[in-house]
Amino acid sequence: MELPHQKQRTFEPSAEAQAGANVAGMEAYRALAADAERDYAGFWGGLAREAIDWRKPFSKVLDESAAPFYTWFEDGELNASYNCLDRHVASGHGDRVAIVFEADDGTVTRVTYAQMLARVARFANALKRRGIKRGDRVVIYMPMSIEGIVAMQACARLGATHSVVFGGFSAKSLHERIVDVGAVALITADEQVRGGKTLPLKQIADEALAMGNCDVVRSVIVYRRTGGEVAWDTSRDAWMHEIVANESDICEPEWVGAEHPLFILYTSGSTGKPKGVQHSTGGYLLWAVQTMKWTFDWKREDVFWCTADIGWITGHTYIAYGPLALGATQVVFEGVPTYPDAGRFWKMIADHQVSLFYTAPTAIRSLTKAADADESVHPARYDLASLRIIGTVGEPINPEAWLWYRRHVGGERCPVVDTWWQTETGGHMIAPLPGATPTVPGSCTLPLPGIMAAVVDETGQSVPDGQGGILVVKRPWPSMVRTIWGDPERFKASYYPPELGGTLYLAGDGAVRDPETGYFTITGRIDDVLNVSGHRLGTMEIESALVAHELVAEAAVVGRPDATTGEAVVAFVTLKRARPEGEEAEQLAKTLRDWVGKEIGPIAKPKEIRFGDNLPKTRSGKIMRRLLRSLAKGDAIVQDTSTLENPEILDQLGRAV
Ligand code: 6R9
Repeated sequence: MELPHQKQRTFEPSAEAQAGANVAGMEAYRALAADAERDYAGFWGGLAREAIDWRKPFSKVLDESAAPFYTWFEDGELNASYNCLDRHVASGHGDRVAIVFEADDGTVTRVTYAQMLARVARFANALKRRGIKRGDRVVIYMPMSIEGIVAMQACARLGATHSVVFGGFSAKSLHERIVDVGAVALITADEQVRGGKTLPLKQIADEALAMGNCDVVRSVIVYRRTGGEVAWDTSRDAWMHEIVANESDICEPEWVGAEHPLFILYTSGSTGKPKGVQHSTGGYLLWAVQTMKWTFDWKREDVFWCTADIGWITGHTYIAYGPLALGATQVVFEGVPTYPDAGRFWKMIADHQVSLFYTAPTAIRSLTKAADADESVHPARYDLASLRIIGTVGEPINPEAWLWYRRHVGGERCPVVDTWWQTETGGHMIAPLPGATPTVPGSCTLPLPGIMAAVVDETGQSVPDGQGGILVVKRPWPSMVRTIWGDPERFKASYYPPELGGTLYLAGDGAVRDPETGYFTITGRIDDVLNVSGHRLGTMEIESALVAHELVAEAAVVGRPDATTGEAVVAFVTLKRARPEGEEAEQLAKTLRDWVGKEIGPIAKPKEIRFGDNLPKTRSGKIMRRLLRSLAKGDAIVQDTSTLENPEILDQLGRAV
C-alpha cells in the first residue's frame, strides 16, 4: 500500500503546534503509551476520574470476567447530560457559547451553556410528563439543529436510551430501526432543509409508523423547523415548542450506572440487517472527552467545528457529547458544503473563526474539484488564519487529497489529523497527536495511548510489519461497543470471532504497518461493507432491497473505486424476464435506483446497474464477487476462473449499459 515516495513526505509538527500542546512531543506520547502498558487499569482509571464528574465514584476499572462483554467503571454513577451542561454552569461558565448554529440560509443562532441547560431540562421534563423514563428507547429522526442535540441530551438526562436515525434514511429503514429498538417515542421535525431543498421528515415518520408493529410508540414529538404542512394525529403527536412552554427549567438528572446504555446507533454489517451498536455512558463519555483533548488538542479558546451529521457516530461523539462535555464552543451546521456555493465551509470557518475543523475525505475531494473548476470558491479566497488543526474521518484519505487539504485549507501550517475509528469504537483509535506525531499523507499514524491496535492474519497471528493483514485491537477499551442490541451472539460472532481466538476485536478493516515508523495505513474494509462518501453500506442490504422489487430475480452488489465518493455502488442484476437492453435497460436501471432510494435511502442508490441473463457462479452456485469487482472496475479478468460454471456471462456483464 505504501507509496515509494511517501518516506520523504513526513510533516513534523511545527514549533507552534508543539508549544503548549496537551501532548507535546513524541516523548510525551510514548510516556502515556508506556503508562497504559504498565498499568492498564490505573491508566484508564486516572483518566476517568479526571474527565468525568462522578456522582458515585467507581471502585473497579475493568471487569473482564464475562469477556468479550467487558464492563468499565461499573459501580460508578453519573449522568452524561450533567457532565455536558450542569457542571459548566456550576463552575461559572454558563455564559459561554455552547453552540453557534448556522442554518441552511445562513441565519446564525447562538446558545450559551446556561440556555442549553434550561432547554434540555424543559424538554426532559416534557418527555417525563409523557411517561418517558430510564431505560426507555427513543428514536430521534431530526435534521441538524440545536433541537436535535437538545433531544439527545434530554434523553441522556432521563436515562432514556436514544437511537438517532439519519434524516436521509427512508421510511422503511426508519421503521426497521423503530421496531428493532422497541422505541416508545419518536422525535422528529416537520421538514428538514438542506441545500435549499426540503425533505418531509414528519411525513416519512408517519409512513414508517404506519408500517406496523409500532404500537409501543406512544408519542411523536415534532420540532417545527419550516412550518410546512404536516398530517396530525392528536392522540399521538405534539409540537416540541408547545410541550416545553410551561415546563420548569430545572430537571434533576437521573443518575445511572456507568454501563447504562447511553445510545444505540444502527450501522451496516455484512448481513442484510443493520446492527444496533450499543454504547455505555461512562466509558463512552470518557473517551469523547479524552480524544477531544488529545487528537484535537482542544483548549478553552478553541472554536470547534465537526461537519458530520448527528445521525452518524461522528456527530454523536464530536458534536452531541465530546465538545459539550468539555464546555467547548462549537459550530453546528444545518446545510451542505456546496450551497449556496462550494465556498460555504471556507466562509463559515472565516465567519466563526473556527480553530479546529473536522470533516470527511469525500467533502475534501468534492471541494477540491469545485475549487479547480471555479476559482471563486477556492479556499485561498478566504481568510482561514483562525485554523489550528484540521482533521478527517470516515474513509481512507488519498495522499493527494491530504496534501491539498494541508496546503490550501491548513495553510501548510496546521497539522492534519487523519482519524481512524468506527461506530463500534465510540471515538478515535488510531490518529496523530497534533503536537507530537509527525504526519504522513494517507496514514492515520499511531494508536492513541491505551489503544492496543495490531495487524494479524486470518488465524490471529501477528504479521510482519510492511505486510498487509487484518486490523484488530488486542485489549478492551472504555468506549467500545457493549453489544448488538438484542443480539449478543451476533456481537460475539462479528467482533470476537473464534477464528481469531475469541480475544481480539475484529474491526473489519485491512491495514499495514510501516516497518520503520510503526505507522498504520488503513487499506479499506475486508468484509461485505462498502464505504460511499464515508457512509457505511452493507452490500447485502442493497441486494435485499433490489430483490424485493417484483421484477428482480437476483442481485449482487460490489464496490468500485471512485475519485469523489471513495467507493461507488455497482449492482449486477438478473430479472424475472428477459434481459433488457438499450433504452429499456436505462429506464429500468433508473426505476431500480429510485427503488433502492425508497427502500434504504438515497445514499444507497447504485451508481450503476448492469443487467445479465445470470451472474457468475461457481458449480456450487456461489456468486463470484471478486470477478464482479473486476468487471465493475472495467478490469480484464486475470483471476482463476476454473471454478466458474458459466464463464460466458463475464463478457455480457463486462459491458456497461
Ligand atoms: C467514524 C466512522 C467506520 C469505517 C471503518 C473504515 C472507515 C473511518 C477512517 C476509515 C480509513 C480513516 N474509516 N475512518 N478508513 N481511514 N481515517 O466513520 O464510523 O461510519 O462506523 O465507519 O469507516 O472502513 O471501518 P463508521
